[in-house]
Amino acid sequence: MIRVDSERDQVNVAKVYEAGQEQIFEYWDEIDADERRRLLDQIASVDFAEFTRLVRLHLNSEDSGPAPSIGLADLEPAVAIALPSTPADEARRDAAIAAGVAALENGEVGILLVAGGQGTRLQFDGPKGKFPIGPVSQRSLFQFHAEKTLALKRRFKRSLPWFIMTSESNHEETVEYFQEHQYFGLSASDVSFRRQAMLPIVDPRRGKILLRGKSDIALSPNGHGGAISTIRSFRSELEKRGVRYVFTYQVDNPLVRMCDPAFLGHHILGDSDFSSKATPKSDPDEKVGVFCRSGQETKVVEYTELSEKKRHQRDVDGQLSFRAGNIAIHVISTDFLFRDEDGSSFKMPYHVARKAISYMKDGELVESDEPNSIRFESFLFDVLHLARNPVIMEVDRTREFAPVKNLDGADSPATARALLENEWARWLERAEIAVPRNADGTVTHRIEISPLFATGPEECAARVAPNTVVDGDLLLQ
Ligand code: UD2
Repeated sequence: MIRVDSERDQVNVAKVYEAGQEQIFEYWDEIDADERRRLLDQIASVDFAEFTRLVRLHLNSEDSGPAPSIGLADLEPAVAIALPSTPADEARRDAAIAAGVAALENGEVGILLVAGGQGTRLQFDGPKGKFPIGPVSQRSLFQFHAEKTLALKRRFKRSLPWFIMTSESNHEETVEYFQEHQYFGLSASDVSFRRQAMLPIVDPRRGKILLRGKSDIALSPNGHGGAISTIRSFRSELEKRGVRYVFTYQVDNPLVRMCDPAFLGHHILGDSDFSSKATPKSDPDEKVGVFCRSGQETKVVEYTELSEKKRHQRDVDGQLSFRAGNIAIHVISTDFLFRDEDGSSFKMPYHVARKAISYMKDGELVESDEPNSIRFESFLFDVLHLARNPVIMEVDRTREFAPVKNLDGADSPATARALLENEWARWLERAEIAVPRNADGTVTHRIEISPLFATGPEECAARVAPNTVVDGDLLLQ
């Protein structure tokens, strides 16, 4: 066993040997004191008991899918609140909006931004939230989110606590970015950052932890399911502020309707623990998880897990039966989050992801384009089956979901900007401002509306000058 001085380090090193992971000390004799310290600190951050359990559970299985508890045989489509189409629907929606507005006015709402992921597919160096997405101003994703939060604060005259889940790899840069920009006008005391937990990345054959460098364990964030323990860790602040509902969303969706009162209201009036927005899948093979029911439980079933027959099954009106696609926008009740003291009921299942990484072998960094490692990730929606009365609310995908996932092609900055511009163009058109469009419906000129100018068509109509002419780039802020 390698020799270390402090008792704390000795205990941690012993855990590494106990877990059969002593290969991480392969270069111990070659690294200097600082590098040793770094390695020991990384080791201290790993929950080896949990990690060893995961390796044992998953390693000999090709299954990268659902938690063992999920039965797929008796699946039915989950029932979602449809987009309003009758006066009764409209009345229900108005009641929901009133309940949501009341919760915002009473300061009962907090916001959790899930921003711990690594954004590898976008090939962007740095926290994904810094990605410039504004079509005219190059505003970042973070700035859009911050300005939406500030707009809500101004509208409801309540401070709105904003919790940002980061991870080890992007925490410092994220915090610095907000500091440099004076929190985009928010009070620093309303914005809190917390790192999610990390887990080691292992080789798929032997389950041994890989090294990215001689003193650097390959670690990855433990999935967006880490959001549950992250938000639980803010318990005293949530209680102090009287927050009862946490609106949760992902960093890569600039079209999110922050704290949408209708959604909050449906959650509240439905006496729900955990609610979700869903967009109807139009294509059976769209790669998105779908809300389903199995017995009394609601769950998200990944597209890879849904049978061919169920993916193509249609209702009498021709719509896909299993269509409620998950866009990762939720409201979670704090009563649900804290229903047990130690959070033991939220022990989340882990899923296995296979990815390509560069790792140390025989003193050299080995590169690979093929998946050569496995990592463990928990998913936020895996708590859904524990929730009472989960509400699922259908929304128009083109108006609320513009994911920035890939560098180009589908779900890229280009598609997200087109969706944003289309939404802003609708607002302007509602205010009777002509917006020139191309034959395919896209706008001819770049358009951008800051959330501080307007967060919806009514605010836009109230503020935009009636003689506005869109004959070049338009930035309203
Ligand atoms: C997820 C959902 C998908 C759909 C989509 C919406 C899964 C398996 N799929 O797809 O059904 O809802 O999102 O955008 O969840 N993140 C963390 N920590 C982590 C991992 C991710 O904070 O350890 C964040 C990440 O910063 C991003 C979000 O979670 O904001 C989504 O991560 P992703 O892009 O890896 O999710 P994706 O596209 O697989």
